[in-house]
Amino acid sequence: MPKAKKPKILVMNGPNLNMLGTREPHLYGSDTLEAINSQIRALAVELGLGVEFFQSNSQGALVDKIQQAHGAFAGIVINPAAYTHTSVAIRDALAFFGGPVVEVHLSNIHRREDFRSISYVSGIAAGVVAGLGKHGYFAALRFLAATLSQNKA
Ligand code: CA2
Repeated sequence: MPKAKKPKILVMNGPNLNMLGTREPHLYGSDTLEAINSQIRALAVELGLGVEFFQSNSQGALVDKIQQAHGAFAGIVINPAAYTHTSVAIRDALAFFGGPVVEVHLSNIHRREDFRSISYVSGIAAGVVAGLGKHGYFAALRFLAATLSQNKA
């Protein structure tokens, strides 16, 4: 029997998250983005998922990548960082994607400044994880693995 193709997940991170591990560990933890991504990659292998990573400080580059994800990825995990609170463009691109989207925040955006409680992305997301640090990405991946395998049956 031919091997079933692994569902591919796109893990996206927005502006300044390339700086993880260098400052503000009390908010965002002390792991670098590379270290978190390699833990996500190991979990993806365990869950039978393919995974690709994309980080950009530019809104346009994030929108371009989301557009390209249509039909190429089964699901998206995204920490839009500061664009969470400002970007209709990222929300619209994610809505067009069509597959399940999980919004992740390292910090609990609801116990910080008021403006961080507003998310333009949450309204089109299957779910939102905030405040669990890097474990939020792992939870999002586990959720997508469960959801996508259910849809296949
Ligand atoms: O908690 C999160 O994951 C955020 O998405 C992080 C964003 C923030 O604007 C959101 O409100 C919540 C900021 C990411 C900044 O990352 C840095 C990492 C290291 C050093 C400086 C910034």
